[in-house]
Amino acid sequence: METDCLFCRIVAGEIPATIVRETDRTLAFRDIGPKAPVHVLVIPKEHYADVAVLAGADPGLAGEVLATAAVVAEAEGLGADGFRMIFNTGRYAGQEVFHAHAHLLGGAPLGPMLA
Ligand code: DGP
Repeated sequence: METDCLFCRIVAGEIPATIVRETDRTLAFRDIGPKAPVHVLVIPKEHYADVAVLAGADPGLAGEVLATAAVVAEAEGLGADGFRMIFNTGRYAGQEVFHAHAHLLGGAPLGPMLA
């Protein structure tokens, strides 16, 4: 755990979050500022700065993050109409929290990706 990492502190239970799914190695919780009717963040519990670092260090865990997101998408009723998964990575992508996370977005038409 990185003591100054917001998402590590959510994993540790030090900061409250609305958790929608938890596995041994992943956690899914609602984004504090939702950009769609469903906006869930899916993270590895272990700290990796971004998805590229995660995939390089533990590709199996990266897969578990994707699998958890897919299960949450189904549980949230997004399967029929679809959803978007985004990993902001680094400054140009606007990454604000440097603990790898997938944004799972859905529940309404999302428009063009770069709009
Ligand atoms: P990114 O820009 O990809 O690093 O996205 C970080 C997301 O984290 C952003 O959509 C807002 C969300 N977020 C920031 N602080 C908190 C928090 O304390 N709780 C929750 N649930 N989400 C947070």
